[in-house]
This record gives sequence, C-alpha cells and structure tokens, in this order.
Amino acid sequence: MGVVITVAPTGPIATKADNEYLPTTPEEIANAVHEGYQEGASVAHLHFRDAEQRPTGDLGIAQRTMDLIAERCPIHIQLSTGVGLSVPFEERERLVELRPRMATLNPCTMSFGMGEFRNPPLGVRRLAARMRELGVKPELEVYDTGHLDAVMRLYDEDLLAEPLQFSIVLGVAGGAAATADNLVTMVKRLPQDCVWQIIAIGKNNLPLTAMGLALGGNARAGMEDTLFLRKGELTQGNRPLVRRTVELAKAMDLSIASVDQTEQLLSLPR
Ligand code: KMH
Ligand code: ZN
Repeated sequence: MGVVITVAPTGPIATKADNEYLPTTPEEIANAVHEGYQEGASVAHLHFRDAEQRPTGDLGIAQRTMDLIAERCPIHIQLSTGVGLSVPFEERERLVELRPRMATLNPCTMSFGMGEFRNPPLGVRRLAARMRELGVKPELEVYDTGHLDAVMRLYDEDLLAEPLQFSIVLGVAGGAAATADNLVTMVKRLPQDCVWQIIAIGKNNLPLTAMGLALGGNARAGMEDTLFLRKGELTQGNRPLVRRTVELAKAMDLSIASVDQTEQLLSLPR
C-alpha cells in the first residue's frame, strides 16, 4: 500500500542561527508541514519552540500549531514527547493530553551530544499507560539495541498494543552510529509484524534513508534530522528534503502512502 513519509520540520536542537529556514513559530511550522504534505508526507512529527526558539512543551503553542495545520491539510499529527533536553519529563508527557493521533515514546535515558535525554523507567511506563488509555499511538524511538529490549519489556507488561511502530534513530552522539551495519543489526532484531522507519541524523541521512527504504521501512525527512541537502549546501526549508525522499522512494518503484492509507498501515486507533 506504499511507503509512509513523515515530515519532521523542526527538532529539539538547531536554531535559525544554524539554518535561517528552520521553522520555529506555529505559523512557520504549520506552513512547513503543509509543504511537506504537498510533496507527499502523510505524517507530521512536531516539536515546538517558544519566542526565544527554546524547545517547549507549552500546550497552548502545541494546540495552536495543530489547529493551524488542520486548517491547511489533513496530515496525521505525531507529537514529540522528547520535546527538548532542557524540558522536564513531567512537562513533556503532558502533550499527549492534546490527543494527537500519535506521539513518540523514548524508552531509555541516554547521553545526547553533551546533554542528557531523561526518560526514567517509571515515567516511561506512566506515559505508555496514558497513551494507551487515550488511544494515542506510540512511535517507539530506539537509539541502540538495548532500547529495543526495553521496548519489548514494556510490551510484555501490556503497556503497548500491536502492531508496534518503531523509529530506529541512528547518528545521535550517545546512541548507535549511523552506519549500514547498525541499521541491519537493528532491523534484524525488530519483532515480527511491526512497522518501522529509519531516522538518520546528520551527514548519513540520505544513504541510510535509502537503505531503510530498500529494507522495507518507511521514511522520514526534514530539518529535525539534517539541515543540509548535500555536503556544504544548507537546505532552503523542509520542502526540498521531503521532495527528495519522495523522489527516492519513487525511483525505487515504491508508491507513497496517502493519509488514508497511512491510517491503515500504521493501525492508528480511532
Ligand atoms: N531528534 C531525535 C533524535 C523525540 O522526538 O521524541 C530525538 C527526539 C525524540 O527528538
Ligand atoms: Zn523528534
């Protein structure tokens, strides 16, 4: 039924000083998502910023952005509960109360560059249970093999409903490196009948996205994962990154999932 393309317009780290085209306000993020949708994305993975471009879990900013997106297109919303390294877990987890179709669930605390990404075991369990209660589908972000084991423990504790939906995140300093070998190792260890995509951070974004597609995964594109279109060339917004990923998939003779097909492919709760 096709490949699910996610647009991730803004992450937790970069600012406009790194790339002036990075969207940070609700309007800019909504416009970037709309452009991604026009290019073929059916899921929008969202982080938010305050007026000083700092990552925020502010529910008002999140709701306003979601409303602006809904005015523009019917793309499925996936909120990041990762939010940003400076935001306490207890603020991050509140975002699921807005009842997006999906939200990320990061199973483990880890180093993240020179910072710490705090995901305490009890908090992760509380968040997983709440997401199940609200019918918010978790996207399970695994940055190393041990994170896969941690997710399967949550599954054994009946905190996750099938089919499990994974993002294999490679290239974070603190997680596994963005190499072909690591991707294959992680893919081999995924449970049967799960849905997955590669999130390749930084300079190996393009080749690992291609590998993910070749191995049967979905794909994500956007300025959360890379600020460059190619070596030395900053991307002028999210549209070129999404367009390139869609072209890549089509060149591999894969079709692009529509919003309706994505709902089925990801088994999104009603
Ligand atoms: N940018 C990712 C590597 C999440 O969205 O839940 C980490 C992240 C997690 O932002
Ligand atoms: Zn994210």
